[in-house]
Amino acid sequence: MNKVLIAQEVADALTAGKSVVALESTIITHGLPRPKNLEVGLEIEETVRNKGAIPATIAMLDGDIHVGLTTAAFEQIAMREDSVKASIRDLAILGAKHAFAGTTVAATSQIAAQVGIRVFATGGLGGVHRNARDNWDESADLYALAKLPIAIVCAGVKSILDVGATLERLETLGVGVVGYRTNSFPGFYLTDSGFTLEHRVEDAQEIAQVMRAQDTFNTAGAALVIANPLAPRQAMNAELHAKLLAGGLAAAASAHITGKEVTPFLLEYFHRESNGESLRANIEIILANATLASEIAVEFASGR
Ligand code: PSU
Ligand code: MN
Repeated sequence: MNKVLIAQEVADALTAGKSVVALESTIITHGLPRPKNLEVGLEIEETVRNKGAIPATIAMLDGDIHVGLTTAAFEQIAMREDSVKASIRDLAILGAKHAFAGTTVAATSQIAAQVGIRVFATGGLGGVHRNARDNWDESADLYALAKLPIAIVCAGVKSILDVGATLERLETLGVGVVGYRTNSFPGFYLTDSGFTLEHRVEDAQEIAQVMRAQDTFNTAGAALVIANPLAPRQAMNAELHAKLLAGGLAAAASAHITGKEVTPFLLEYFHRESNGESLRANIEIILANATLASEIAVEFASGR
């Protein structure tokens, strides 16, 4: 029998109504290179703890879903060559195969919602791919966010995507989007994607208030996206970014990369070709998002 195993400290925090922050693990298995991934994964958890919340990294080990990982479990998921990428549809199939897997934003949101975790920190959401008109490549993250009560902090959507189309889909799907201290939708590695947001929020307290209003108005059937941009001095150089993007998309096309391999391929291309510049930005993004998510979780828990 497959299980969903909740770490004791996470279970205790949930029972006591304390703040918990869900964290995804595809960024560890497929977003960051080994062994940096392990170091960063543990640093993300420490960031959450330092802000007074309990981290719950979610992953699959030997077919069981773990909500909150021991250091040994973290090491396995980060270092095993056979760790796969699991979206929602993969969970049961991989469970039956006793697989080891990192969970995407979609799969992590699904599990977090199931166990009662409301706040989630990630790097960048999946969304509509640039050539989606031809290949229909649209991340399952969008559909998950359309039906799950999750407040997710991100630096926008990955800059490899069609940002405008993704924002349109989020609107259609009823997913709220707010900019954290900005009206410019962030561009993941870039501070500004060039797309404007209608709504901005100023602090964690205001975001917690939005979440409570979602509950009151019964609109928390869909997620709330909190877009938290990198500070301009932390962002990637825009010209370098444009060059890598063009090169990465061309490389993916000529290597016939499709489906769930597209995102890991492009992220890896960026990290390699930028000599670690995109990796640095990626790490700063996730740590900043973990910090803000923790502040939100603490505010939300305090007001109940
Ligand atoms: N953002 C990152 N690194 C990642 C991802 C997002 O900075 O590794 C992962 C997330 O887990 C996201 C997934 O859910 O990529 C989307 O994959 P796809 O485009 O195949 O749906
Ligand atoms: Mn896809």
